[in-house]
Amino acid sequence: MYKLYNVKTWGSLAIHCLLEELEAPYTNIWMTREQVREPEFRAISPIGMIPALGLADGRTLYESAAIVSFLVAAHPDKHMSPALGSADYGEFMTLLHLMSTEIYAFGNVGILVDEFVVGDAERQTMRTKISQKVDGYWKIIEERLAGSGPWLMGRDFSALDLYAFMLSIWGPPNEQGLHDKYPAIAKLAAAVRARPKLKAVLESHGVMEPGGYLG
Ligand SMILES: N[C@@H](CCC(=O)N[C@@H](CS)C(=O)NCC(=O)O)C(=O)O
Repeated sequence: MYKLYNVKTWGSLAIHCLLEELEAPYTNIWMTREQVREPEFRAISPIGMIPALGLADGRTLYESAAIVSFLVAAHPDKHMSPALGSADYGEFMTLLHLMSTEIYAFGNVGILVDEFVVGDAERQTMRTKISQKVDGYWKIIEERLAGSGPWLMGRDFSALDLYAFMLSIWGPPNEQGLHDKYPAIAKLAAAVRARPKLKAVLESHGVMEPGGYLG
């Protein structure tokens, strides 16, 4: 039985959806942002971040891409990734890491901008430059979906689509703005929302409609 440390609309949304698609047994632990920031949570996730996934033997995994990689490999019969070691799997991992190390990480710098800059002018410049950088990565996702969708792995739905959906609800500039600019991403988000297995989870995060991100 897994334990999911979960905050509504945060990165744990992707793992929450993936656990449902995998039909894996898990206990869901809703947390507030304040609880995540308590020193006690560092005993669970040393980086003090969501998502974290407790394993049956008491260990805890953190880093969203690592959790996705672990879960798809631990439940290969559910086909939420291409076969491990295949060229398709290499492409799957490339896109997963593009999203986690570039889109997610730069997005975080945008949110925590005051840790990196001093003053309004620097803040504004940093925000603009990060938006431009992240937009360039979303363009890669958009072009892939438009050229060989409907899913990121073509005709095969996979954990990548859940990960992209999770990131897309944050924007930039926000979910609707991203959809207006990138129609294939908007279509992906609608297709994820239409999956029957995800209805309860998406409702529990309040993201059945665009605009549900709580910040
Ligand atoms: N590299 C980490 C980033 C995770 C992350 O940034 N999580 C955010 C929420 S989406 C968080 O927990 N932030 C802590 C805070 O705001 O106190 C991963 O991919 O899991």
